[in-house]
Amino acid sequence: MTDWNQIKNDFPALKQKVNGKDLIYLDSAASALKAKPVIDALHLHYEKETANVHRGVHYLSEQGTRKYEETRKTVQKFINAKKDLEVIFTKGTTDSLNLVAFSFGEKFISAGDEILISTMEHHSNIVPWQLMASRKGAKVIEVPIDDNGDIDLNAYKNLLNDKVKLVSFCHISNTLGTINPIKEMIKMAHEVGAKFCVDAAQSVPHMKVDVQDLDCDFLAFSGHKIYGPTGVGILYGKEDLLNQMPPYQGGGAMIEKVSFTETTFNHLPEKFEAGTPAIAEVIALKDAVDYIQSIGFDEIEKNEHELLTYATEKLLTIDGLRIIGTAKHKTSVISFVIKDIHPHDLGTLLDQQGIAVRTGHHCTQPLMERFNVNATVRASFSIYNTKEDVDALMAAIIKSLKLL
Ligand code: 7TS
Repeated sequence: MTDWNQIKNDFPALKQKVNGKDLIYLDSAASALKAKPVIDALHLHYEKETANVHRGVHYLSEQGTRKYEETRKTVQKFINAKKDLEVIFTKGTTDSLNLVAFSFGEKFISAGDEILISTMEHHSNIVPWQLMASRKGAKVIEVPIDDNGDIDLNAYKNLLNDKVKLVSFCHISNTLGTINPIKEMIKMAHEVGAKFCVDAAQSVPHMKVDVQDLDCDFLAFSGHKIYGPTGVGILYGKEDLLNQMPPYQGGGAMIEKVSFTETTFNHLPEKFEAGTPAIAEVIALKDAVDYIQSIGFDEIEKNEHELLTYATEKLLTIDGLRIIGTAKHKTSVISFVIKDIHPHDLGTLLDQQGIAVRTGHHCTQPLMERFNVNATVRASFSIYNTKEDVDALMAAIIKSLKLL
């Protein structure tokens, strides 16, 4: 049994006061706090172990390269990729999705082709496809969702046809918390010959993600949402597909030989890792993955589910509160509005009481339009949150409502 109060001790940020109050951090869907082993690994690298990777023969460079590649192997096991070369280090989910949009687009998309995405996508899983579609004369088509925030699977089925070359969906919506049935959706896409890209930015922190079980073609996530560093993310891709795709960026590490008559490219994974990478951050990402695995997803899911149920029940007792996102399968994210109170006003008052929530459109403007709101307040719960945090949120909302 995990002692969840004890977990708080692993996050130094929680030991501070904000606006004179103990910090209660309910914004992990935007960026999770950093676990102590991650901070220590970053510190060690910058203090003693700085060197570039894949190029030196000296001690520090070789040590750095070894550690950098150890993270790749750790991530490979974490997501159950067949080979470590299918794990590409990027800057984050956005960068990973842009890589696929550019590189897959260059090779496999032609005029008239279709790309399916849903209403609930983060802008990072909309705009790269729009850019690619306008370059290629292809079409981005929206798969609708219902009033609870579930994908309309019938509409999805009807939209799938042999012109669809790629489907890109979030595994979990950052605004609604909906957990999409992506395994089933991937199977359906493959039946018409389309490839499937999973935006796993919000699922990897909360549940076991197994790329072979899902049979996805690509999967993207960020280090900073799994208690790890910013500036590093992962793109998983099936080896055969990545091998067929052209490089995304040119520069050091991704080349085999450069001349003015012909330049040739490195093999996977370096082909997609141009330039000096975020070395310290990649190395410390291993500590983040090890940390999560030391708790285990069975425990994480159980705790977060309890928090979600508890918080949902409590919040619904507030007069005029409307939860946006009421899917049956949800993770611990609650977006809400209260009557005509502006979410920013409520967010500011909560902040004054030491409670960090996100307010705004959460980079999901089409979704805001679908639910006919401009913005919501979003509380996202994580491994370091407890029922006492929910109680504090409730008390702070009630106090704020009296002021508004
Ligand atoms: N996809 C989803 C589903 C996300 O939630 C986010 C970030 C991204 C992509 C982009 O990730 P990045 O690491 O490249 O920025 N989501 C949020 C959020 O909900 N609030 O701030 C960032």
